[in-house]
Amino acid sequence: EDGYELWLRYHRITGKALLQDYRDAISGIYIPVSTPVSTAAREELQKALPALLDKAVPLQQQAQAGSVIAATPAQWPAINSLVPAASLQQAGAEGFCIYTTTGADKKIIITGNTDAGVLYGVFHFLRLLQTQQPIQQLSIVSAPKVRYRLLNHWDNLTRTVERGYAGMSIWDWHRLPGYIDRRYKDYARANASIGINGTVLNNVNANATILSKPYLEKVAALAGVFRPYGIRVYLSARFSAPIEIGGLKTADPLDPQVQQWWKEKVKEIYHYIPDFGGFLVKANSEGQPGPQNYGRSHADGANMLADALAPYKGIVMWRAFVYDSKGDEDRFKQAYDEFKPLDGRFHDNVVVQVKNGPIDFQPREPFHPLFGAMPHTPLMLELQLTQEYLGFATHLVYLSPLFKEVLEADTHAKGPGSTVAKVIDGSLEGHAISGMAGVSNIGSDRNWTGHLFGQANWYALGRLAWDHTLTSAQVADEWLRQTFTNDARFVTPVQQMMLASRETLVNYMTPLGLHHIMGYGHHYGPAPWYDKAPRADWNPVYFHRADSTGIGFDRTASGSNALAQYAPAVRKQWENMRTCPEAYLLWFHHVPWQYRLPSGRTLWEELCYKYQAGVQGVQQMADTWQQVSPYIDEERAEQVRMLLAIQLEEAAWWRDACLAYFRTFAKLPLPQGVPAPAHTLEYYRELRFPYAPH
Ligand code: BDP
Repeated sequence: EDGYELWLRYHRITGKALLQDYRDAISGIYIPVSTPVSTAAREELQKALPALLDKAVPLQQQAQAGSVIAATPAQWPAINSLVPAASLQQAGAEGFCIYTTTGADKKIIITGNTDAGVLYGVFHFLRLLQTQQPIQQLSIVSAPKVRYRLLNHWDNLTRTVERGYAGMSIWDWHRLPGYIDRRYKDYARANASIGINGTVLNNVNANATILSKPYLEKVAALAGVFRPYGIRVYLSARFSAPIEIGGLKTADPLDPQVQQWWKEKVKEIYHYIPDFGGFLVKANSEGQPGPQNYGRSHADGANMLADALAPYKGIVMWRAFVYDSKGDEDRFKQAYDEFKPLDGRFHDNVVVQVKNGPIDFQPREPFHPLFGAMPHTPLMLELQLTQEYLGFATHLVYLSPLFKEVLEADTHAKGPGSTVAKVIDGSLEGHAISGMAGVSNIGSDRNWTGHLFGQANWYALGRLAWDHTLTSAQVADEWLRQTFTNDARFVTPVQQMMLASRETLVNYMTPLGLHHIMGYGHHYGPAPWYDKAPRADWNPVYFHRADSTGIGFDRTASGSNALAQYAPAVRKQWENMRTCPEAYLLWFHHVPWQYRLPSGRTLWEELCYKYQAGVQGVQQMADTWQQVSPYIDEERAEQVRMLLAIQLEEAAWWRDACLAYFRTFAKLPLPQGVPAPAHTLEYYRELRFPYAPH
């Protein structure tokens, strides 16, 4: 039990009655064809069912009572009379239907319009068994709400992973294409089981070498492993590749030679990978090359690549995470300022990929103002699974509540109810392209994600991309049952613990709307005092602006006026200190230390209490874990216990360092119940972490 199996643990069903029910209901597996994808489905059923039921579950030559049938209607036409046509229609291209037939020779039918749909149905069916759901009268129809459900790996060709905390990259570039690590297939299984249908293999800070012939052969080998699992491969493209590997003098997107180079490159890619998905591009941001180097716009750059990909139905995911050009402007505003004017100028196969918030994957951000502001352009949501700003792979933090907070945020773009979810699933403006991506937290660690609970964030990304209406509680419940046990004595308290964990982390790191106050460069630990970075907006002091009068970034009309980028209804609520949600207060306001909050406490007191509540929250997590540990295996219990102990120390470090520092401005005493920092401010300031992973 080292976590390698992820949530695909197929252990004997506990509970005699239920096991008997399942055994009675399932006699064998019937899969009428053998396509690559249906073979993957068959293999999964053959692996899972005998293990879950602890009995032989043979492959059958024809359907009979108790068969689990996995096929499209075209592959087994009897489905047409057993599953309503309307359900199949609803399932669309990737969805599935799971039906139990009635009558004496009951069968379980898992179907969809495509092999991929059937495969997703198979995984869903197994999930039902793993989570001990009744299967007597199944009538399930499910279709994904967004079309591109991706992981973005920030993996380098050297196998280091940018902001990766779970070991080296799982892509063993050196030994590819000849050596196919077993992990690739297990990775594909895990992704398919949660509906992820694409993976960007390399870092957005891209190396052009990935586009060279030897690497394309390696990429093709991976694509070959992933294809039977409905997963397409994408690559991060370096904008200056025509210069670096093409020998051209320029990468100007309007230069015909450059355009031709990309056309030929794309043709070559499709020669190796006929179902290649497309490019992800970080351009003109943090030193990356881009069209602006040649006086061209993001649209010019994206469209040039899009035109090269269009004949093959590939897409360009052009990132809106940009903050290069105007160094003195509030960084919050730059993406909007650069992209909003380009709305409507992108070609049909371009989607702009927008981070959840305007700065950078902080523990809490208001939703990005571009959501709802570019009605003529499909926007996809980029979330970060790897915990760059959330305690690396050391802290237990379940991110579904963060994801849901963004998805449910109301942009008011077309009146109330214009949620970010509706923007990114395409329904608000009727876009054909829709997507959600998570920056991967996967590495070569035995348990994939470094922290066992990091697996839950990978899981949540997939499940929410499939269906953003699922609740965080549902997703946690499913994941816990599959990953650990169905024992309610474990599941209930741990689910509560997971649901509270994100707010706990916000409390001990960046309460009340503080943001970007972590260590410079590596981003490890607190450093609100840091002011030596070469760019103003890489410094924590730029973001919290603490002084003798108060703390927070005034982004109202009297400050940077970033709030003007939101729809009037949002702006109105947030520009007023009284109506601005406490969670975003210091994002938008410079608030006096003695300002009284609805709780009756002053801002200073509340800040102190929040930090303290954060530390107490971690203590509670550790206590809960102690109590529930007897219900699971020792190996994983111990791993998590040790990490929670580190998390507790680090939470106290965040509290103490931040309060010791902010106290120098507030000049107020710590309220009752908040302990004095363990060390002097100097002590915290002098801590150095030369080898912190980044
Ligand atoms: C920031 C990371 C940096 C990434 C960048 C990005 O610190 O390593 O390259 O985002 O998303 O969060 O491009």
